[in-house]
Amino acid sequence: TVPNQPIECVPTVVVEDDRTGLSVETLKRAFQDNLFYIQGKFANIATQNDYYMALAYTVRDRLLRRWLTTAETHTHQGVRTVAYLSAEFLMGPHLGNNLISLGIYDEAKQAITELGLDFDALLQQEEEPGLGNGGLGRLAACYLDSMASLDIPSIGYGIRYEFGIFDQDIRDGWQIESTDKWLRYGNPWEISRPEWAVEVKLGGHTERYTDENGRNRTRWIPHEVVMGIPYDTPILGYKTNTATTLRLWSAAAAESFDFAAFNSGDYFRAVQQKTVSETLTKVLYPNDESAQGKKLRLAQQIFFVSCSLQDMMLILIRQGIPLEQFHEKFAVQLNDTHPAIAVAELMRLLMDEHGIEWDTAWRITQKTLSYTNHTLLPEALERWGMGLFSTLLPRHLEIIYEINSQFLDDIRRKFPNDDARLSRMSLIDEAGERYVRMAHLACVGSHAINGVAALHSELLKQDVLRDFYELYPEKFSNKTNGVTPRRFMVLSNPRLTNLITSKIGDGWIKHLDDLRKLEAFVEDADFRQQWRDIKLAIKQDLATYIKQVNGIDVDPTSLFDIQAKRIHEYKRQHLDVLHIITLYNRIKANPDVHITPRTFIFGGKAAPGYFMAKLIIKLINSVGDVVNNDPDVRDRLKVVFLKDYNVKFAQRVYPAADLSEQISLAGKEASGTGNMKFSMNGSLTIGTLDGANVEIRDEVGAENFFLFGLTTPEVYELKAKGYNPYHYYESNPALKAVIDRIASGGFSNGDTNLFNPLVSTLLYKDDYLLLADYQSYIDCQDRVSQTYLDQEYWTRLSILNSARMGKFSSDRSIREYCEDIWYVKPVAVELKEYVQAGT
Ligand code: H53
Repeated sequence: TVPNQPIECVPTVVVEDDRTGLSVETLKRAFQDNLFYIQGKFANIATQNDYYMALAYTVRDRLLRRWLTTAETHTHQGVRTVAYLSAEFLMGPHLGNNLISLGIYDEAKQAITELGLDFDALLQQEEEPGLGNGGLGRLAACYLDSMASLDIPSIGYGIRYEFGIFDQDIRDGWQIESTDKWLRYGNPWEISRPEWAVEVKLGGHTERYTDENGRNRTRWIPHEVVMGIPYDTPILGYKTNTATTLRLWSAAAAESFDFAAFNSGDYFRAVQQKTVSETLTKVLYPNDESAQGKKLRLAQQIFFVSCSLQDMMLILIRQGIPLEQFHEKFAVQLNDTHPAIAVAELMRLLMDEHGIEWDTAWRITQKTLSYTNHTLLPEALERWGMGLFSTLLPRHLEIIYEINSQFLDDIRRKFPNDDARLSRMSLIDEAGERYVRMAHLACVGSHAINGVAALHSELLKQDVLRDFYELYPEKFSNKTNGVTPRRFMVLSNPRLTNLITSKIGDGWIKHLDDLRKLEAFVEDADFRQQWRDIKLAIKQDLATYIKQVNGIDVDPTSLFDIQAKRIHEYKRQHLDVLHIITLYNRIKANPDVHITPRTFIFGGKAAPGYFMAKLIIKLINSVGDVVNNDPDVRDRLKVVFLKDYNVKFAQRVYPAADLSEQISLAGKEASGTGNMKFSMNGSLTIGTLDGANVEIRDEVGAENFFLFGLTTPEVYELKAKGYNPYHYYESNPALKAVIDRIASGGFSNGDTNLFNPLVSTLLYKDDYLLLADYQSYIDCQDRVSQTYLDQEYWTRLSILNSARMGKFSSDRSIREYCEDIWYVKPVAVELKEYVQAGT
């Protein structure tokens, strides 16, 4: 028999047993069984990780029937499936989420507690799969949760990086990176499927030949072939039987040994090829919002895209479905341009590997693919140098040239005599060194193009993709981002969840618009008191953590003002710092001045090669060192940088905020999703009219949102007329005093060089207009401080913020994608009845 051929055997007999039962007693037995038989330990030598693994396997067993039945149901019904292609999936820990989806969180907690173990410690033990940088990867994870919860046939395809986003430590105020060894102690959630491995070609050259039917065809003779091994993780929907799949590809050598080298005695060289192949999926590139043009990165992209498209084809072929129906069976979403090579790869597979003619292949490709743009930042738009591209992907380049030639003909017909337009829109950037423009490729090869917030989608049409909008207006739409309330409310904020549910039932968890029912309780003083008590208790927990990790005492009744996200100049963490120093200056000028006590909390990683971002981290810590220890401050201000901000930690941070900082320069943040997570958990927002802030403010009401700063048109106008930051510095004494304190070494023991790169960038360049927005920000922060003094009023605003966040559930986003772009409908999964043993 062939090892990868399925063999039909006797029908499965299923019993309600220690692998399926959901009662506390059964969970306990299963846990002990797994500790012994899977971890191979007696309790007296078991580690915390052994206990975590035993519990994880206990939970995984309970997912498997749903998982396999879902796959079987979708296959039998022959439904259209969403394939979400993303180079990043920032899933966060699986254990707690799966317990919630299964509806056995409390039972599991009781079982573990009765066995004398610390349940929360076991949850904390899970090493999260940090297979993403920030918003883009986390959005993909929220979308998988919503697709499963809404019973949408779907699969996430990505890369199984051996090392995910680096771990961040802070030493002497600086960020220090170390490798994230997330697989070190094993990953109980994945199942490898080596029998479904596929091969990916790289490099080499192409040849023409005539096939047996006399047709001219192209053959690609690669320089190298790499194997892609799929690893599958179940994604269980919330309280439904649907469990979809996250399929991540790991690279391996096509041949474990180079036998020629082996036979000639060069054992080392024989094994070398294996190492080279495996480097392909070794590590995640740690840049958010910047493209570097590195060969390995392009190799990662073609690798996972080719594996995924081949996998979809094999799924059809196994069922005897002709590939001409590919687009009827799969809707493939490109999460940014990272998977945009799919346009050329799908064409290549259909034509070169499966003999389909160009026109048919092109129709299939366009009907299959759709593209989400996530950024307006020029440095994040991917382009690949021609040298690199032609060396690695010679066949794809030929296909792209042909697509481009037909595309440019099309433009010539529609816009005659417009050469400037042709060169702007070409898939190849010909100004100077030649590049392949991935966003253009994605636009041409897709039937739908969307932005991720209303403002962002408008700006795409007016600016970055304007020519494409003029050519294909019908392709464009907006799909405002959303986040899953299962992870970011139910799991991360059980206290608030219980309070909400006690008032309005638990329907809101699947229908987030139901949170509106909370508005009825805004005038209920008891309810407000409970709401406040919960927030205080959560802040107390975070204060304890801060004391343990940072050694800083913070007052849980002070205003918790939090900015947690990747560190980037456009996000303007340093504007927040300018505010802190402004308050500090007021205290230094008059120690008795009235100040609303605040704890400023920051979290986030900087790309390791991004010097300015790393200097901002150093500045935050340096300001903290001074402010936290100055007796004049009398503990009214505290500044804390929380190291190693990741999903697990974010879940603790969102619920603890009073104020969420969403202060990017207008027109720069495509959407933001942290803004939504904070607000759902009852924090108020101080923000600019950027990204989804605009819509959040529309939903919660202008009177419940602290707005400041220039609008996008004002930003354009100011830049057009010539922006001079120095003018703001000179003419605003408070601002001048802040900058001078940094420049004169006030936070660097008198060293005037340390922060000079930051100071001079602000004074003479200031691309992100911090100085222009400074006064508006400070005035707004003063209103925040004033408002916080009236706790009853603040609590009303806090409740209204949560109550009006229904729109920002990722369930709403996914419904819109399904209706407007994917044309995919929910499919109910019925679990087969259990058959008792022996019947
Ligand atoms: O994607 C988020 C947005 C956010 C945007 C982010 C993003 C990345 O994390 C990485 C690359 C990129 O082009 C965009 O910055 O505004 O909320 C999800 O759409």
